[in-house]
Amino acid sequence: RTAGSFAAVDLGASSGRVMVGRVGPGTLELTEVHRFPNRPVRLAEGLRWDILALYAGVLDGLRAAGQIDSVGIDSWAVDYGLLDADGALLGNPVHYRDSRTEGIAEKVWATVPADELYAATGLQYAPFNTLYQLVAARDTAQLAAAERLLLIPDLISYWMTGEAGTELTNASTTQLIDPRTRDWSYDTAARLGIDLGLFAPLRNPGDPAGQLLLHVLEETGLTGPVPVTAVGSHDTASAVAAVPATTDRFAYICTGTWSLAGLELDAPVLTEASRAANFTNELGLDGTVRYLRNIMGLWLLQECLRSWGNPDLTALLRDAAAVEPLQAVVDAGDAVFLAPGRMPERIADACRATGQPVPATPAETTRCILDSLALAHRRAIAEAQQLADRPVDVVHIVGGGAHNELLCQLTADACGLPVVAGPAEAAALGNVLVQARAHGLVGDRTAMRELLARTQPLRRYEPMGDAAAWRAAEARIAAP
Ligand code: ADP
Ligand code: LRH
Repeated sequence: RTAGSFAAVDLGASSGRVMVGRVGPGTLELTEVHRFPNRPVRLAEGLRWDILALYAGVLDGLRAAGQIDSVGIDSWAVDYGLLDADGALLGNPVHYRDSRTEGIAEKVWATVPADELYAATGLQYAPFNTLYQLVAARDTAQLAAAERLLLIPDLISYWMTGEAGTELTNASTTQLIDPRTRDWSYDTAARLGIDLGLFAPLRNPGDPAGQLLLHVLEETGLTGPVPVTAVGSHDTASAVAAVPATTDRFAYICTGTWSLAGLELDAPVLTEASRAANFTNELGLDGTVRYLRNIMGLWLLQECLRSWGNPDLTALLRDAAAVEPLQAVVDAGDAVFLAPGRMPERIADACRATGQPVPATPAETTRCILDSLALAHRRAIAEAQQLADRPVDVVHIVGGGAHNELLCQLTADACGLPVVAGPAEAAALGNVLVQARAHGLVGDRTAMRELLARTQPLRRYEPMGDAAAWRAAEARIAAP
């Protein structure tokens, strides 16, 4: 066997897609066969994922994919579905932007202080980490009835194969994994009364994860057996695997709904300085650590677009490019922007509170968002290098934001480093390559990256402009 076709199911917070990757000797081609919106639904009880609509989109995609050698599934992190003793789903999975985790961290820290939690799990503080979600759910009827907890990609995989597992890269976002042992943090779970028995056994990217069930083959028109292969099921793990780096001295920014900015390391950084800077140590392929910071990302723009009635993005970005730079910036790491709704107003409020001009038009607000993201990228990449003692020469931008030329150029300018942009569908490519590797068609991570660098269209941005202007902008939003 020298070639194969692999379906990558990639569920992002803003859209789901099924892509087919064809991998042959020295070749890698990715085709989008189906894309569908991911629209969360607000109910009286809170914000929920429409998981059956997503699963229906996945089946439509597999039908459009044609005969394939394997399927891999990745999605956004931290969220999960609960199954009852019969294996039936108990309600719609709760969205990580739901308000149920407000005030939960303080409760958790009263039992396990924040510094002990960081030492044990290496995870950033984010209110939506699965650990806080499970503590928030503690006295609910749903959790009481649950026999099994499956993270979103593992849930989709379970529906397709009938086999339950917990893929490690995504498990590392629960805050229940020890990044040194790459196993559960049994002590953390015990102290917080979290039942690790809810989780299915851990599996690694590349492990076999079952075969499509008969009714799934019928639904999709595929001829069995079709195996499912575990991939880096955290979308960011798959995206980092597909950074087309040609040197070890690189930083990456995965830009989609979030910007995830940082480094690939061999070991976690668990220092107090790292905790104070809120860097996370999530797990990647082959024993690597994704040392990064979460930045609000293009969510800020997505939410503004929604409130403006979804105007044309290309025209808006063209207008934003003509707006005077760095007039007003906000802290794009600030959790005040986490919840949905009223985004232009919340951005205006933040500018006002820091004594800056308030953006008045959609173009000005968009420029404020992109300047602010570039500034947050600059800070994250500078601090990651310092905290991990790992200097870099280049920044790779992957994910949907690689399409945004203004954002890529501003990021190069702010970081004072060249930016290599692309591939935009890095998560799907990382997903495909891990399957191809499990089927013996590509070599190690370096070989995967060489293949990407050779086959994928990339664009390079050289840093330009005035470094002092970025420093001054940073000072305007620095905490007093
Ligand atoms: P997620 O996986 O979180 O759903 P994506 O990686 O698909 O996110 O990125 C989506 C974002 O990418 C959009 O919100 C948009 O800002 C940006 N994007 C996608 N296509 C383009 C484009 N052609 N021009 C500019 N920005 C784009
Ligand atoms: C990006 C992402 C990110 C997580 C967030 C919940 O899609 O997986 O890495 O922090 O969603």
